[in-house]
Amino acid sequence: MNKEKQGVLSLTESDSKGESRTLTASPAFIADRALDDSVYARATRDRLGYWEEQAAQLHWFKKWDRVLDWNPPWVRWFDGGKLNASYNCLDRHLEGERSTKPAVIFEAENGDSRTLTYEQLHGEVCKAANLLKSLGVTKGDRVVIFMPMIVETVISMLACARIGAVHCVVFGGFSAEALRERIEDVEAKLVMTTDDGQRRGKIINMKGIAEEALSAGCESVERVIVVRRQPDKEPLGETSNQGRDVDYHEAMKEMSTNCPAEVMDAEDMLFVLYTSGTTGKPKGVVHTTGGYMTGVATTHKGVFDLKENDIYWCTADVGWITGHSYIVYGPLANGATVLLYEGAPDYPAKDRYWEIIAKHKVSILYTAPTAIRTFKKWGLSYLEKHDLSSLRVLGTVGEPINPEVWLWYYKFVGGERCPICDTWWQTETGMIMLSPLAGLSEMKPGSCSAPIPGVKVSVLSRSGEVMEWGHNGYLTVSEPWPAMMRTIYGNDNRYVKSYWSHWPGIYFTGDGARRDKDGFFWIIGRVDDVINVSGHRFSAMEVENALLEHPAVAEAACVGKTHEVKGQALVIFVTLRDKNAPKDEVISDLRQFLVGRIGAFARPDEVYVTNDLPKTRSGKIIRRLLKDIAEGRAMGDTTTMESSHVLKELYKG
Ligand code: 7RM
Repeated sequence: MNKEKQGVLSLTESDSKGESRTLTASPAFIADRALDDSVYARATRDRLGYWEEQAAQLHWFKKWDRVLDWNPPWVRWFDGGKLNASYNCLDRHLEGERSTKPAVIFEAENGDSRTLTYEQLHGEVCKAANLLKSLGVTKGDRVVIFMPMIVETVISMLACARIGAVHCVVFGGFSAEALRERIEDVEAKLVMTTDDGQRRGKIINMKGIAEEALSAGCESVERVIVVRRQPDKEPLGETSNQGRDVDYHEAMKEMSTNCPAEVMDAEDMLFVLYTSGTTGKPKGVVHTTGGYMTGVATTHKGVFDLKENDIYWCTADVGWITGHSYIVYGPLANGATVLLYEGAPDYPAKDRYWEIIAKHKVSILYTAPTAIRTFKKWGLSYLEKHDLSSLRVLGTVGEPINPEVWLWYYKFVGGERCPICDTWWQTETGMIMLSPLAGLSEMKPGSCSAPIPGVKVSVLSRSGEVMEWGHNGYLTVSEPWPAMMRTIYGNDNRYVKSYWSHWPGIYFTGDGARRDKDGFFWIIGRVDDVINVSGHRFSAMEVENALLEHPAVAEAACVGKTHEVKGQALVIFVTLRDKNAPKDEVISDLRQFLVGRIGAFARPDEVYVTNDLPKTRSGKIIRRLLKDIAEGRAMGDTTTMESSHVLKELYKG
């Protein structure tokens, strides 16, 4: 048996279909592009010098003493340097024309929009920073932000950064339980939330979810700031906790628009963002200031070929890393105009995205394969109603994009004139790592191309040899990069074990990949027990642990199944404590239970109830076999299995 096929990591050999198709940008695009090919040579010749040049584009209160201090896996970038992320996103744009340039254009689901110039955004951020200070938040304190896609979320993040507080944004779709776990792990002093979130015309009571989380523990939390969605109408009710809750709008009236930015060390923590790993407990990924800001500003500009007049729209939620790096910090550091949309792609109708692009003349669109697959399924009539000619560059992120879907995006959204940047990266990498640079590199539909300048990745075998082209291996990063995570919050050991214990001094991404003969990279997907549903990361164990808390469940297993639109869908297998329990009822109860325990996006597509689960002789559930069942494949090797009969009697709901 091939070594690569053992254990949790199972990889299949390449088929080279479709790997030879290449496309280039139009001569007009190329002529207008800011960078040329020499950027790759420049970065290769002197990688650290290249990153120093990039860092120098930011504003530093004091220049760094040393570019890199690398003591694997511990790293310091731009050590001795002093800067502030919020200053870089705001203050330095205030001189000259950028001060009146739109920084954020907010588009609500109902079509209302609101624009804040850099000057206005600066004023709001200063006020919010003063508000945080007035409530006792100081440098190093953690603030959890549980808010939807509204301007105040961006303001809150930048306000934290301004005073050196560490923000921890929790995606608005999480349940009270998931929120509590994160508040407690990060030991937040203050929580920011809103009374309502809006989705498909419905109001989601976020304050209620926050309240539920807070009442279940969260001892560290002293104050709660509540942003009201209709500040003119509903004052913070009598029901709110008077000593603890603060009405954002009322309090902001008293605050000054002057708040000097705290001088931060390059290695001071900027934020913590939770992501799923292979165990049940989410990981608090720690990002610091100097390297992160350098990485996201450089890649946002370089990958998308950002121009001064671009209207840039990234459809990710601010609660995920894509929102942090490519809605907030990268674009604002570059003085870009960012569109922020709170709402669904099909509300009020399925042409909502195209309507927004035409309305605001969006020129760069950065979205996810799952969205593109959905649009493709809905059909062309929705696109054809709108003028998409403002689009110049397209991006995708979150999961592999199939070549057909790539070509559809290229042809029908981009009108065959827009380069597509298939950007591979992670919460942990902080910044884009592999992608074509728009218009510079050749593109192959379905491939994320190659590492960006200044980044070194390799595809390795289990024993650490570089794989030959065409052969699958493990995607690794072989040199430190500026925006890399620094540790897992409060858990250095887990950081070392998860990412640095496979090959000495080399970062393991958890993804499988191969290089083709032209040097293009093809991502196969996760090789661990991380499941990717519509670009949302789950750990199989996280879902299983949640299920085990349900009184009816004896054992549980969770796998991902290939899904036409979502990339993967959740499939769960359970055995029940009471074998005679009414299965249909239990199944619908379990679906609801997972939504309450994790969030609406964790609703499983399929639930199987069985009398037994396949296990190894040592009693470990064999997810690989369950995956075969979920995928409808013939069963794999069952020789290590204790009870092969179990798979024949599955009850599916
Ligand atoms: C940015 C983000 C990271 C995981 C990663 C991959 C998968 C992301 C691509 C991709 C193929 C891509 N952060 N992934 N981008 N796979 N092509 N362009 O998504 O931390 O939430 O997820 O997502 O498996 O390891 S994340």
